[in-house]
Amino acid sequence: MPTPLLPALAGSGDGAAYAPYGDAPDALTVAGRTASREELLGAAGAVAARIAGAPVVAVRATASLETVAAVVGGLLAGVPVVPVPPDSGPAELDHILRDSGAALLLGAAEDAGAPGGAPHGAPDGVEYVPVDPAERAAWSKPEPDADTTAFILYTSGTTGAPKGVLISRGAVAAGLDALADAWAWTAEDTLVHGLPLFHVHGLVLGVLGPLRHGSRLVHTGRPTPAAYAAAGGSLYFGVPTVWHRVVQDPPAARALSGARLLVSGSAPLPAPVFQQMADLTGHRPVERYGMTETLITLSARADGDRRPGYVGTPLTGFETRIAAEPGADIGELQLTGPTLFKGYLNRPEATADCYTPDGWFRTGDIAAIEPDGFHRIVGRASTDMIKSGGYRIGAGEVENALLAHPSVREAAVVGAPHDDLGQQIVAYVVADGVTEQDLIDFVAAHLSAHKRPRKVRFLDALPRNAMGKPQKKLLPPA
Ligand code: MCA
Ligand code: AMP
Repeated sequence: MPTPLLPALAGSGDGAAYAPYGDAPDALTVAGRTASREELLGAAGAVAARIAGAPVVAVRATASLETVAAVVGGLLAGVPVVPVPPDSGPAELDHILRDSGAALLLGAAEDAGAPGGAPHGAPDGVEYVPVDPAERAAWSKPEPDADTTAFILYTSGTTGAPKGVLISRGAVAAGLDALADAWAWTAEDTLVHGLPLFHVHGLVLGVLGPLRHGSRLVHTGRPTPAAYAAAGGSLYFGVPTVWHRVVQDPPAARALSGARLLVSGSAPLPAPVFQQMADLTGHRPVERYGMTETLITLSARADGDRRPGYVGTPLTGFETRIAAEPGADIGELQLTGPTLFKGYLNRPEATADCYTPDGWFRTGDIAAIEPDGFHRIVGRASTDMIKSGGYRIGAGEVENALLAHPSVREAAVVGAPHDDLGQQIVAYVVADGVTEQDLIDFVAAHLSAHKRPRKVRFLDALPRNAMGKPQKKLLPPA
C-alpha cells in the first residue's frame, strides 16, 4: 500500500504527528476564508466521490478554498488534475480542455458562467462542476500508486500552444520532501504566500507542501506587501517581482523580520533586491531554482550560505552537470533526479527532445557551477522563452494570438528587461487601424492577462534575413 501523498491531511485529528495545527480551525486560510484540515478533507471527499472514475478533470484555479478542495479531491480520487488560469480566454481554455481531454471543469459555484455551466470558450461537452467547500463526505478508497499522474500542468514552449506536463504523485512527494530537508520545513511552520494556484510554485509547493508537512497555510489572495506583512508567518514564498514590491514598502518588509525563512524562486532575484531584503528584514533570502518539468532541483539551504545571484546546490537526490563548449565554464544546465516529469501529454517527440542521449534532462538554462557547488543561472538558451513576473510565456504563443487579430499582418514578441517584472513582454507588429491598447486587450482576452504585451511598437516591416526569417536581434529598442 503506497504511503499517503498528503499525510498531514489524512492524519487530521491525529494531533500528535502534525501538532500544533493538526486540529486548528484555521489550519488553512485562502483569501480570507478558513478551514480546518478535517473540513478540507470532507469537502475534498465530496469532490472525489463526484469525479471518481473520470480520466482527468480541469480546475478553474482561482485563489480560493474551492480550488484547494477541487485539487485535493482529484488527488484523493487518483484523477489527474489540470489547473486552468481563471482568466483564460477562449483560445487558451479551449486548447487546454481539448488537449487534456478534460470533460469536467471544477470551480466555485458563482463562477459557473452561462446557463449550461461551462464558461464561454469551453468546448462543447464540457460540464461545469460546482465545488462547495461546506460539503462533507468521507473518502476511504486506497491511496493511488506513486506513478499515477497527479497533475497535467500547461506550460509554454518557445513556439506553438502550451504543452501539458505530466507530474506523478511520486515526483510531488519527492520534491516536497527534498524541500523540507533543505529548508527545515516542519509542522511548526506557517507558510504565507499569495501566488497563483495554477503553477508549481503556488499550488504544488504552496498548497500541497503544507498538507504534506503539516504546516499552517495562509494564502493571501494576492501577493501584496501589506498582506505578507499582516500574515505573521514563519516561511514566505514569493517570485522576484513580489520581493521587489516588498522592499519598496520598507514598513511591510520590516514586518517580516520575525519570519524564519524568506524564499524566492521562479525567476532570477536581482542582487539589489536580495541586499535590500537582507537590510530591511534581517534575513538573507533563500533562492531556489526549478521548472514545471522538473519541480525544484536546486536551492540554498536553511542551515547554509545564501549568496545574491546564486540558486544554491542540488537538492538531496539530484545531480547536475554543465554541457559547456571546450574551454568554457558556462553552458546548458542538465540534471537528473526523482522529480522529473513523465513527459508532455501526447508529445513523445517534444519529450524526447528534453533528454540527452545518456538520459539527462536538458533545462535550456545556461548556468555555471562554482568549485564549492553553488550554481548560478546565467540566462536561457532561447530568447523566445520569456519570464515576466515569474510567469513563463512563449513568444510564439503571443505572436500567434496577435496574428489572429484581423489588422495584424506580422508580429514579433520579445522579453525586454524590466525592473519590476524581470522581463516585460514587448510586441512589434505590422498592422493598420488598430491601437496599442486594442492589441494588449486582444491578447489578454484570448489568452490570459499575464500573457498580454505591456508595450506594442508599430513597424513598417519586421527586420528579416535573406531567407525571410524575422531577426529579433535587429528590432529597435522597446
Ligand atoms: C491589466 N489587467 C488587465 C489588463 N491590464 N486585465 C485584462 N486585460 C488587460 N489589458 C489587470 C490584470 O488582470 C490584474 O487584475 C491587474 O491588471 C494586474 O495585472 P497583473 O499583470 O496580473 O499583475 P501584476 O501586478 O503585473 O502581477 C505581478 C505578480 C504576478 C502578482 C507578481 O506576475 C504573479 O502573480 N506572478 C506569479 C507567477 C508564478 O507564480 N509563477 C510560477 C511559475 P486583477 O488585479 O483584478 O487580478 S511555476 C515555476 O516557475 C517553477 C517551477 C518555479 O521555479 O517556481
Ligand atoms: P516554469 O516552468 O514556469 O517554472 O519556468 C522555468 C524557468 O524559470 C526555468 O527554466 C528558469 O529559466 C526560470 N527560473 C526558475 N527559477 C529560477 C531562479 N531562481 N533563477 C533564475 N531562473 C529561474
